[in-house]
Formats: sequence, structure tokens, C-alpha cells
Amino acid sequence: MILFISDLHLSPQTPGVKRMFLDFLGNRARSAEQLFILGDLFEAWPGDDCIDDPEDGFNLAIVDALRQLTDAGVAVALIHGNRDFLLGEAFAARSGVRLLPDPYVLSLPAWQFVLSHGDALCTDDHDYQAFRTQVRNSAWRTAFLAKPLSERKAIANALRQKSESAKKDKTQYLMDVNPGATEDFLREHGYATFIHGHTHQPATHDHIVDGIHVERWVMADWHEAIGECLCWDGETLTRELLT
Ligand SMILES: [Mn+2]
Repeated sequence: MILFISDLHLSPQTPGVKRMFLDFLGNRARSAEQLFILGDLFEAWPGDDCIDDPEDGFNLAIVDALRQLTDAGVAVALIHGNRDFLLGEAFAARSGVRLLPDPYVLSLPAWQFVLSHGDALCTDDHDYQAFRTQVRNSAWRTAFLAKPLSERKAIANALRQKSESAKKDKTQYLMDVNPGATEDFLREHGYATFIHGHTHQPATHDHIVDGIHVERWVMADWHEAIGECLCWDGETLTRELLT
């Protein structure tokens, strides 16, 4: 069995989500062979050294819980989101989680999936795409990670507030995937079943691309008392409510 989750946006401000996630890792996820995390696991990630931040044990608790799951033999893999794009090799080594490229093609004996966070397809949001290009540039990352942790945390906070207030001015279509870009993406990935998050608009969409039916599963973000995972049992994909 394979499980998929995304958009938990873990932060000390949402202790209920953390509690649900730790419960998920300790119980539901134990019966899976693989767990895929499709981005925005964390609300913010200022760099891997935040795991050992003496002022804040929040991230360490999450990393330790992931480690217990991977030590138990569950293969956990992660695609970066637009919030936690700085999750790096130290995080991977500590947690046992494998970092994947975005998009990632998951070829199984019975089916083919393509996995992504989903933000790259929100092509109508030009401001966001410019930001995405900047932060994924290796020179920008090196310069950013050279700053002290406290400064990086402050910058991440300011960016988050900016993005939250910008969201209020954005019309709905800016915050969803672009239909043409999505169709091209489905074609480029051989009409595989597409699973993504990011938009916080959970739904299962049916696309007809070049006369071929393709499913696109948009995952739900997690809230204080409610979460979601997708489960592939080898034959069918289903949504599971987590409480
Ligand atoms: Mn996102």
C-alpha cells in the first residue's frame, strides 16, 4: 500500500495538525510500504540547521518521528513545496526521507502516476513564478543559507505575511493551476494519473487530453481537526479522511 499526503503546513501555531501527523506516522503510515509527501509539510523551513535550534524543538520532534517511521521500514519520500523548498540533505539524512525532484514519475506494476507539489503549474501568477525562479537558484540559496538562522527566520516570516496579504488580492484563477499548462503537463508525462497539492482545492478532475482520459487528484490541506491521505492499494486510489 502506498500513501500520499500534502500541505500540512506544520507550525507551532497549529498544534492539532502536529498531533494528527504524529498519530498518522505512528499508526496509519506504519502499514504502508511507501509514503509520499507532496510538499508544504512545513509552513516554513529556514534551513536544515533549524532542526537543532535551541530556542525551538518543534522541528526536531517532527524529524525524529519521521526517523522512527523510516527506521521501521517504511520508505518515505518528499517533494518540496513553496514553503519548505529549503529542506535539504541534512534533513534527509536525519529523517531518512528521500528528496525527490518535482515532478516525479512513479511507475508501479499496475499503474503510472506523476507527482508534483503543483505550484509550477500556477503559471498565471507571474509574481509568484518570479519568486519561485529566484529561490530555486543555487546562488540565491547559498547566499540565503549563509545568513544567521535568526535572520533567516525573520525573512521567512516577512515573506509569509507578504504572501498571505497578496493572496487576499488574488483572484481565484491565479491560485489554481493553469488549464493549458496542466494539459501540456499531462501530455508530457504520458497521460499518467496526476497527484498534486498546493491549491488547497481538493477534487478529482477528469481531463480529456488528445482523446485520452486522465485523472488529476488534488489533495486537501490539513486543518486542526481534519486531514487527508490518498491510498493506493495496488488497484484503486481512494481518499481517506484523517481525524
Ligand atoms: Mn504550496
